Amino acid sequence: MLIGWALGIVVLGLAVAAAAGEQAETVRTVFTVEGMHCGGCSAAITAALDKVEGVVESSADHEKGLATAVYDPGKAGVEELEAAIEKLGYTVTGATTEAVKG
Ligand SMILES: [Cu+2]
Repeated sequence: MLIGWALGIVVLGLAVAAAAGEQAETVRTVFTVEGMHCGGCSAAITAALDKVEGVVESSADHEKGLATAVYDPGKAGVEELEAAIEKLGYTVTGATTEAVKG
């Protein structure tokens, strides 16, 4: 009984450590996108980014010509996200990636 309880604590500790590790690995990429004209364009881009596995958050600003994705780099990559945007007919002219601090 006591051993089971102690094991439970260890398992819980590992789960917390794993969750913290995942959080530290999240990155944010900001894409410069040509061809966005209105809110419909930015909505289409965020919808496409959200469909990519590993993406946890996305946003787009058609006035600034920027699209942002926050994702797990172990599941998604810049090229994949860029392809999702270009598939819609827009042109990605740049991408800057930085780590997201949990
Ligand atoms: Cu539009």
